[in-house]
Amino acid sequence: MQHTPGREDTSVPLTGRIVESFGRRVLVEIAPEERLPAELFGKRLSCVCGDEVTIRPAPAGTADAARVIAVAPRRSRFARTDSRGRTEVLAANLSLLAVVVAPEPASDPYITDRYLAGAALAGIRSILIVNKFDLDTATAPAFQTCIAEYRDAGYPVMLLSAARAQGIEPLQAALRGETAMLVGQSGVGKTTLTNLLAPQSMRSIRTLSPSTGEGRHTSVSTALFRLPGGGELIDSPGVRDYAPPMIEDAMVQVGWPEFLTLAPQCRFNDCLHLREPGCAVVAALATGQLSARRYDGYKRLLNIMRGLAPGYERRR
Ligand SMILES: Nc1nc2c(ncn2[C@@H]2O[C@H](COP(=O)(O)OP(=O)(O)OP(=O)(O)O)[C@@H](O)[C@H]2O)c(=O)[nH]1
Ligand SMILES: [Mg+2]
Ligand SMILES: [Zn+2]
Repeated sequence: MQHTPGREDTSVPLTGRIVESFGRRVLVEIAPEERLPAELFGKRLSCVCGDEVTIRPAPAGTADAARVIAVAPRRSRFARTDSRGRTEVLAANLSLLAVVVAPEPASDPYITDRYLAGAALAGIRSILIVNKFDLDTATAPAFQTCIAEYRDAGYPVMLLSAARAQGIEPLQAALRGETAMLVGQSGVGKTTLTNLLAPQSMRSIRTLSPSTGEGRHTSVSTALFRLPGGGELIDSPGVRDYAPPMIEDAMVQVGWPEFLTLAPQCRFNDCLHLREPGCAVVAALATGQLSARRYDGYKRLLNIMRGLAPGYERRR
């Protein structure tokens, strides 16, 4: 490995980018192709994939890891609410969230709704990737209807097959120059897609163990890879559920662009589109202009945010 002059002088801090994080242990890219393991210094410091950090290298000749000593201000912060209602940051400095769904394993559209809402609330654009289009089940009417609802709501939807490398070009174009993270349920093909788009990643993909039927090689870390066309792609572990950080009721609709378009026509400007008279959203539901399923997703997130849904993350 080539060393930059002065690298042995451990009093000189270096700057880098977190490219992989496993709790308090991280991998920091300090130069192209040069990645150093590091640990967070101090209990109050926290950093995640995508963070720009300052590290102090380990003293030469020791087995110690380098230490992250400072984290630069974040341009964006994508986070979740955990089962105890605390906020956990999942990635920093994202410009795009790519929610991945597939006909198999069956996707839960309510999780997709909340991912899209979480991105919007964090000021991050989002797209929906529908993977495994090669499967027969991809043409099932219920699945197709569900996908169409996102397109109608205004989200860019990309249909592709990562395994067959089909339909990839529009996604490559959408990722150019972005820092994008792939999120979604386990087994939808996030890592397969990462390996296809960022060939140097070579991550293990999930396979079903014949003995137990349980998934193996499920991704356990969040990791960033550079795309050959410019841009960065972050692969993340599959989830069972997702909810954005706690917000006020009035903010929930930020995740429903199709409601925001109609909201100025509601009688009350603080309308939550529930039982208020003169609600344009409820009127559009009655005519079928809006999806009842998406509306149900909106009410569910409102309930989670109001703490009325203790079943969040324990539904299964
Ligand atoms: N038929 C088909 N199978 C696919 C496609 N993409 C991925 N798969 C398969 O789906 C399974 C899961 O793929 P992964 O890429 O590991 O899924 P993941 O989303 O990273 O899963 P987690 O890491 O557990 O979150 C593997 O067996 C892949 O071969 C596709 O386009 N078509
Ligand atoms: Mg994976
Ligand atoms: Zn309304």
